[in-house]
Amino acid sequence: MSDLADVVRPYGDTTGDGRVQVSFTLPVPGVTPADRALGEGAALQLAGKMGMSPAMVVHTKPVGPDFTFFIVYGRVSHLVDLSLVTVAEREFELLSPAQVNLRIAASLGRKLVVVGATVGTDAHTVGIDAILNVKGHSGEKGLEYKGTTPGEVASYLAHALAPATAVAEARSWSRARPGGRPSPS
Ligand code: B12
Repeated sequence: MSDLADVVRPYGDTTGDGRVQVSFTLPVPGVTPADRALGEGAALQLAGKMGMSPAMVVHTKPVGPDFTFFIVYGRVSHLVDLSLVTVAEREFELLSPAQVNLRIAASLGRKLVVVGATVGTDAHTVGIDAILNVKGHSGEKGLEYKGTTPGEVASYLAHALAPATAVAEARSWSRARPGGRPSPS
């Protein structure tokens, strides 16, 4: 049984009033007054289905000719039970770059070559590049920062070709880069 102190609801203007603000874009035009009225009606319908009542559209902005961005403010009746919250714990130790380098040096005795690719019809290489490249993403440096030697990022790699291409790529990078010991071929 959860204690009453465990039950909270959002704070908007006054404690526990349940007020929240959400923003979203709908694929509806919002340039003319008629379009805008229809779009705001659609936004309120969505807010109602999300459990917001009463709700009001506080911001409407066309995004190009066919889309409209909305901010909706309103009250949700839902309660949050803190005793039922589950927190996902990291299942592995987060290593610093120095610790990663030590482990690589201890187990491999050379730099680790990491190659990345998207397979099949997937073209989303930016995420892979963010993992490999020193510049990283959102303030997190990529693997290159950790003393590894990332290879090229490829896209549209056929699934069957992926392992062979990865091995060939890793070998060529090992040879080309100082600190990367050539692998036996
Ligand atoms: C940029 C982008 C594109 C670019 C990709 C350019 C490129 N060279 O990468 C282009 C325009 C080509 C594109 C096309 C398409 N896209 Co797109 N795209 C995006 C977008 C806007 C950003 C992705 C991105 O680069 N983020 C920045 C990077 C740094 O973050 P990230 O990708 O999330 O990667 C991080 C993590 O996810 C993780 N990670 C990523 N990969 C891996 C792999 C491993 C092994 C690990 C451990 C971790 C990991 O680490 C990364 C670093 O932190 C997303 C929407 C979004 N906001 O996420 C849609 C999105 C991924 N695309 C989507 C879709 C549907 C498409 C298209 C099918 C659209 C269409 N109808 O044509 C096409 C498919 C093209 C194709 N053949 O693959 C959908 C995917 C929906 C889904 N879940 O299936 C998204 C989510 C947009 C959406 N909401 O609909 N897209």
